[in-house]
Amino acid sequence: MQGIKFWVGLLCFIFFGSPAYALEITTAPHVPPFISRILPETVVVKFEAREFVGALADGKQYRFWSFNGTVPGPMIRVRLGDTVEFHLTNHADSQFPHNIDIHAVNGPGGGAAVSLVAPGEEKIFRFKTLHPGLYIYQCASPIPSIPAHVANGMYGLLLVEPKHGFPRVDHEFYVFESEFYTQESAEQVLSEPKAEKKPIEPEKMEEKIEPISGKKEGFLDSFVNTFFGNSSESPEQDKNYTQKDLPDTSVKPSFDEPADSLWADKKYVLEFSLEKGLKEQPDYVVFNGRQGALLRQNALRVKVGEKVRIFFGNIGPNGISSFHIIGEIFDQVYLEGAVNGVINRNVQTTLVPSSGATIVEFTIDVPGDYLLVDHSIFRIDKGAIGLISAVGDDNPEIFESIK
Ligand SMILES: [Cu+2]
Repeated sequence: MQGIKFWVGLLCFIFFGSPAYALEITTAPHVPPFISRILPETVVVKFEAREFVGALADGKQYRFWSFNGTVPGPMIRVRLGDTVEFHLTNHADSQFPHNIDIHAVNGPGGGAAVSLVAPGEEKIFRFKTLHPGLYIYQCASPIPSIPAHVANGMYGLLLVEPKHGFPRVDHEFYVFESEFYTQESAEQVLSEPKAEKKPIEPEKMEEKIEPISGKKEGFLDSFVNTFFGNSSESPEQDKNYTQKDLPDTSVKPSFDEPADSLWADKKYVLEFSLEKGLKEQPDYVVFNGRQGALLRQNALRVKVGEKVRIFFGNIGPNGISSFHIIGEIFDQVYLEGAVNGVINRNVQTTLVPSSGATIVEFTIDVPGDYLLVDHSIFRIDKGAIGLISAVGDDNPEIFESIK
């Protein structure tokens, strides 16, 4: 009997392939593990669209729309030839329908055409990966408008590894740049009693978007204090860390934010401003969903001499990123996130278009702090700055302060 089961199982594997299994996905700055299998498989990815209020900047809360409750959404890592069975549910408390356009998909709308899902429901579609590369995914729901869903936080990265996989490195990080166009909403902060949420009819959406001008607080002061200020505020660097030790720094729901939190004195939650989006005037340009997501205790940590790979996405929704690390030169750049395409070497700054991605690799030679920036430099004031902290022995042959 056991022998019959074995042969039936083997024949099923030969003719139908291996059974689908749930894929491990990660939250920024974490990256899913390398893929070691040599054959394509069918994998299952489950996303849930969630709308939530979370921190966008110090003292500022924003009404995000998200995949799986984080901004950016999870990172997905599959292999060329894999079939992905994609499940998209929409949380029952959502006000809007959502869908997903995955740029790695060959098919109508990148999946968006078949995945528009109402609150409390689920859509499932399947696609085969035909091109290796690093791809953006985003919501493309037309209600109230596609830009609103993109601007509110519904995006992330999907990596399709090539047939023979990626060369191993010591660290891989997931970094995502995005803009936020804000105005004060009518919604009170979480410390106040929350108004009851009711779904809004599509034809009433235009009424909800009211242009309000608002002045944001500068970020440079806090940046300077952080980076050049009192070093006692910096956490002890643990030389025995691993990538898994890194805090999950992406934006998350803050439903449990205590009433006496630092947000308590603020009156209104920020929401998307269509007027500012149309003018292409973002109030915030951030890495991994909020100001400071890669600063202070959230800095990326490596050791001198280790090989580092960053999977970097930029959604815009309007701006092109000039991705740069101050004090470091990229050894390799996979231009426009293409794999088995053009690899550029010895690059100082690389352009990443709106809804584009890149992969950069480098090794830090000298210990110290290195800033990740969008070198459209005024964007630092809006939050486009992060930190890589490298520990290790000094390397005076390469860099030395003389006087
Ligand atoms: Cu959406």
